[in-house]
Amino acid sequence: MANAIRALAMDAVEAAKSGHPGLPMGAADVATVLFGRYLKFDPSDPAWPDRDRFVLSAGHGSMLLYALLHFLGYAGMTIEEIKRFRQSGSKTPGHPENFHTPGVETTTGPLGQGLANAVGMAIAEAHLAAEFGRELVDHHTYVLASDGDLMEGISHEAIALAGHLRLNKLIVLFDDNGISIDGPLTLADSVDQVKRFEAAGWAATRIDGHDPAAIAAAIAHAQQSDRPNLIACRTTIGFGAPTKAGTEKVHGSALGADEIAGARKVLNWPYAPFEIPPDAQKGWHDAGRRSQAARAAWQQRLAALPADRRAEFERRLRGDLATGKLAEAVLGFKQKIVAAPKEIATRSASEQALEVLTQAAPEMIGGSADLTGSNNTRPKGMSIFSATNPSGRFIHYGVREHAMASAMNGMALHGGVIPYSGTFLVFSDYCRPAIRLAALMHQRVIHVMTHDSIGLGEDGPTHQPVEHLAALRAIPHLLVFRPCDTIETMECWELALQARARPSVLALTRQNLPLLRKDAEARNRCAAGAYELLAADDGKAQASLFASGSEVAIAVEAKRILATRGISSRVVSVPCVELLLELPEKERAAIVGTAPVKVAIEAAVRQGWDAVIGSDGQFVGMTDFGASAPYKELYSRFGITPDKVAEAAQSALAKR
Ligand SMILES: Cc1ncc(C[n+]2csc(CCOP(=O)(O)OP(=O)(O)O)c2C)c(N)n1
Repeated sequence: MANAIRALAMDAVEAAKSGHPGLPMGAADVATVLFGRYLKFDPSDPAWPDRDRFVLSAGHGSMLLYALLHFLGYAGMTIEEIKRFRQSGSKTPGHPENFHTPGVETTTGPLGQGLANAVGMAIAEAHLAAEFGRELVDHHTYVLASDGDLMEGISHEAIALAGHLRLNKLIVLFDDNGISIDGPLTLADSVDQVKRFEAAGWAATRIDGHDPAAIAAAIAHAQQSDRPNLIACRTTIGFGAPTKAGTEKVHGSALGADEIAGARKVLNWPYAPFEIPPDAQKGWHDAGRRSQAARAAWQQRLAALPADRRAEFERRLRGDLATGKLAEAVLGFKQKIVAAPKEIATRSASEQALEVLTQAAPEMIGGSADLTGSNNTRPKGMSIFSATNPSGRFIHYGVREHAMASAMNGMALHGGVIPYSGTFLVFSDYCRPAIRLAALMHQRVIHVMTHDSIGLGEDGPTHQPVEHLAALRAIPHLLVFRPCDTIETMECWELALQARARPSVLALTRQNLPLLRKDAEARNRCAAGAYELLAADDGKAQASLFASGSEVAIAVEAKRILATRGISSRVVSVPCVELLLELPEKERAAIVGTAPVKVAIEAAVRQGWDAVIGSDGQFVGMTDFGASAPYKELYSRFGITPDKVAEAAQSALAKR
């Protein structure tokens, strides 16, 4: 059965003339024992909620996964798809894509991400088990990780978090082959991974990764552990390749006809390319049916639940919001805010919004990367998720932004929870690789990112985001919200929760802002991405002032100044540029308007705003890094003031 994986991997890579045969050939024994004897899954229902999760963190070894899915009988993973490895439209892309190929749990390729995703999956499992009981939620998360996965910095954050949280149903199989692309690992690394994992609170062991009995014993032992487990499996990369095995030559290119012929001899595999002998087929076929009884028993347990309990479990796993409850909560909140207007920071507004949202949506799991008091992401009374309290809904991720964002992806992929978390906007850079993957994978993860501009003041330019809004807006599918007051903050939260298949960032202020929205209606005005907050007094605006977040109040004041000078203007709040640009052309044009002068105001770089104001539009914002000073002084020093906005509009009008 293991040789069937090896043969299929080398033949598929050969046919594609590209790909990575080394990992599948080396890890074939480990995968065969895991899938053949331990993994709980049913190919006829790839989304069965209580299946074990398998994450191929070393995504370059995709042919290992595709061979398994093919042998085990996943619908659609035919031999034709294997023959079309890496070709346009096939189910077998270069790296595994969960949104494209049934049976693939997460998208991997950027090393280290899969491992951190798996930590999130194990968190979600532990939490849901605490909520719904072990009769419904009781599965393991397995990871196959390579040297590259463990060299990446994110692995450090992820394993430290997993060890601390004692995620004992997480089992990492390390393909310990001592080879990476440049050559032997000794060129760049001398870490003792077993000791490293042990130091992080894991149980760790080292075995011969070509010895099925040793692999089986290690997995069986790990399943009983009270802590997460590392099994370092000593393997030979490209096992079976006569001259290239054990070298970097087999990592990432086709073996060539001679080497493949030699491997067929070494492996005693006399079959034609893509031909699998009946006994191997039978072994894999049986492995694919091994958990059918377990799934049937699980379905019976689900069916036996009280109707409301079952409905709640199924709702959460579908990812549906309790719509009525949520709408009611949002409207009630708006009415309360409008009845007693206050000047508060949008980070505080977000905390207030979370107080009601997390009640209406018990599937929300919050957190922060050690900035809880600054991000305001922990509503009162939300208990802490820990090894001893897995029903807690707030995660102290520690100073680990990257693993936090990646674990959130794993939580969302697992299903049943909606992860949100917090850090400073400037540290979105530390989360970016994971945010990008959330967007690629269409996952609903929500990042609260506070201290969103020079408005944070004295901490200075290291902490003041300048290019981050533009950089985040450049990520396809991602929604970047920058609300201007408490009402908009709630509306943006509502939109982020409703965006089932997109991640969101909420960029929020440290400094207080006035309440600009005085309406408390059910309609979500931020849904269009932008809307006219203040119309021109005479209906004939000479200037449109566009702004987001804290700069909307500046635009409002600029409008007043312009009016004293006889210039009519309107203010358009732009809480989400993406949603505005996604509107049908006519609707977008109606919001952008026809005023001859367009000014955008945002305490960040201009990049991206031309899509709204045109390349001839005026921009009032940042052109360089910020500085350390009280924030009001910074706004004056960098010229982001109502006067400067009025001046920009006025001089542009004069030039016409
Ligand atoms: C973040 C990231 N950096 C670089 C790469 C490119 N890359 C792919 S595999 C690999 C290392 C290969 O070594 P290893 O992880 O040991 O895999 P093996 O050679 O055993 O298949 C690298 C650098 C990547 N996929 N992701």
